[in-house]
Amino acid sequence: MKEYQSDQLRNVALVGHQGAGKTTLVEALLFNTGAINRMGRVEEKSTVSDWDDDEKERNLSLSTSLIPLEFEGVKINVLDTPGMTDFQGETKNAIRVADSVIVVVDAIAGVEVGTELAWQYAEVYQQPIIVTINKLDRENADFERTLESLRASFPGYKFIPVMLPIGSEANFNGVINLLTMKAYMGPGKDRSDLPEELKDEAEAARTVLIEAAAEADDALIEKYFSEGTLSNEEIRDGMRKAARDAYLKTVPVFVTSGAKNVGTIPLMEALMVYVSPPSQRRVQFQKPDGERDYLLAPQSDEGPLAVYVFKTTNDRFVGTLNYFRIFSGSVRSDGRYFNSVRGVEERFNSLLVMRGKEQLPVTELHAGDIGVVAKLTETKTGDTFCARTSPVQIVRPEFPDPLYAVAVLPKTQADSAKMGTILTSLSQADPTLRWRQDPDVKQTIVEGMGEAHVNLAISRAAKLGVGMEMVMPKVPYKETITRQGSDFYRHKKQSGGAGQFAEVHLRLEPNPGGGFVYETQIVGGVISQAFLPSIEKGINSVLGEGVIAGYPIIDVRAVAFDGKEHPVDSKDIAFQIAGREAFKKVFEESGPVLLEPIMNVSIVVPENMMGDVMGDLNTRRGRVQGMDTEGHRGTINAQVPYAEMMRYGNVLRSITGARGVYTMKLSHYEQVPAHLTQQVIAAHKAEMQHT
Ligand SMILES: Nc1nc2c(ncn2[C@@H]2O[C@H](COP(=O)(O)OP(=O)(O)O)[C@@H](O)[C@H]2O)c(=O)[nH]1
Ligand SMILES: [Mg+2]
Repeated sequence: MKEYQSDQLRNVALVGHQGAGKTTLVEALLFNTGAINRMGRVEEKSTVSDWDDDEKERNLSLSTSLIPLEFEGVKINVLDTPGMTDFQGETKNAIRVADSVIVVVDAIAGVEVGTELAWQYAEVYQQPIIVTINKLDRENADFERTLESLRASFPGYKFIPVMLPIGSEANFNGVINLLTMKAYMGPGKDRSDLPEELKDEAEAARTVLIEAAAEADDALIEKYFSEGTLSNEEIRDGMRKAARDAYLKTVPVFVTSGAKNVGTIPLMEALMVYVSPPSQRRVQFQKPDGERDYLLAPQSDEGPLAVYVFKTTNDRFVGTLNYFRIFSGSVRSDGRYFNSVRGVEERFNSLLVMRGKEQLPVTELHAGDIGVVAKLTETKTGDTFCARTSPVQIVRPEFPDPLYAVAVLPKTQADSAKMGTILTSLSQADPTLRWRQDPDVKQTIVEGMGEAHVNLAISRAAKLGVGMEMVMPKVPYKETITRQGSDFYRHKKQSGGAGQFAEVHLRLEPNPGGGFVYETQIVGGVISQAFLPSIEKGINSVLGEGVIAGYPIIDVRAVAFDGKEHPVDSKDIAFQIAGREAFKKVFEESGPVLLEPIMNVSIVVPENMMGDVMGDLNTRRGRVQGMDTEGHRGTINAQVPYAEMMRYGNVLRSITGARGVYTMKLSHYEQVPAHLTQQVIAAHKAEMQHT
């Protein structure tokens, strides 16, 4: 691939709800730029962007693909992102490294949850936004209605059509460029005069465009007021300014059909105008002391090296590929670069540009460019390369807490030896995927943003040679007591051989929020000092195991206040046993209960579905804390037991037709209702009988 200097680069993230047509649009753009001579189709598993077998299997993008387009001397790095909210980590990372965001909106469905989530992320990074209303060739596709749904969903923005559709549904076969007032019919580059019947509509839309361009610049607004119009050049400059400045909230709107390849060439021509070259963007970084600062524009080859790794893939054959964006400086193949997060230097043996899965070797990449390096050993997603002498770290995105968890079991002995390593490498590559050994529920937990996300990780692990079975994770209950109790336990084993004797009197008291506390109030030395820690040791051995249902015990004060010992048979182990058994006995008599995690849940759905969602929350022991509406969307904040939220994603999808999203965070622990506690205890007993 040709070498491109910083000002010959553009970086755009293609985002939007799954199925809006992003991958198909990329196919059309690749075809238009001659990178492919035939457009593939998602259904035929023949697109450049959905190259991964898992994507082909599901006819769905599951991860971000890098697609460089070479057009009129410029390289446009398109990041084709997955639209499914399960894979929002990929989308957020792509938006992090782009310089503009193109939001693809389905002309039938309008704004959907994937659209809104991507929009939020674009706002987080103050990314200028461009919209294309796509799939206009489909039956029931409607340009005006979709524009309305955009205005209703994002009230703070000005949506300015820069193109108008010619024809609709099956007859959608061209677009009007409101700047040149020329028509682009079909997939070609040819321009023709406007169809007579559309001239008035085009003139009216052009006036709106001129006003938006004028409002972006004081000199232009003055000219506009004094002369009542602007030249094409001035309109272009005004719109360029408006589109490149996220604060102006002016969104140029395009019209396309990726499948019919209509409207795609005007879109690409416009990218050159509306998307800033990377040298005009700035990015936040932090110094080793944690102080945050901005890399002042322009980013150039001469600037201090700052390279951010936003994606990592592990493939059995290709090995590790780290995708990176150069925010400042340049990189060369065979160069050695300092990873400021890992504190190590790595050699960039093979420097690449990827087009889907195709690897295109390059010798140098300049400031602003996006590239890939193969076979690094230490580097992970989120890392930064910089000069050792001026260490910086590009600030990583924050990702939402996981929403879906499974417990995994190794399929074979060999798998159990490799499970930890593979889960670590998968979660280091994907910041929204987590795993841990959970000592409380004694399970290996894998968590992600949804069922599809976690299932994909497990199927990828299998492809990398580690088989795992998925089971329902346990709810991480806790055990505690509700009232004071006291009793004693005598441990006596004096039948032949070394005898054992110990008697412990224990009082247990609830200790809300205070954790476990052990105290002794022995009078008269009835138990020697030496054995007091033995009692505690015995009690500690129960704390992790639980008494009533096998869950960790919290918030209990245990007071050893009396006891008996035998001059010969009393020993450490005897008092351990007596301590343990006394604790279990008194625990059972002190109103033992289970505590369950309660989550703060925030659910965003179309306003007209709030009733259904709240109705369902009532069946989940949910307590609504508050509601809010903005535009057509409503937010419900509620507290819901974790046990009721473990498979909520699918429920919300079916209630709202995949038009709802939610987040959840642990709030606190609360007592489990008695009838449910009995069920958990019974399940534990049944499990004990089988082990
Ligand atoms: N009629 C029509 N179908 C399209 C268009 N773009 C995509 N599709 C179809 O819509 C589905 C989803 O497309 P895809 O490109 O995977 O969407 P993505 O999830 O946003 O990447 C596929 O079945 C495509 O064939 C379009 O412009 N017109
Ligand atoms: Mg896709």
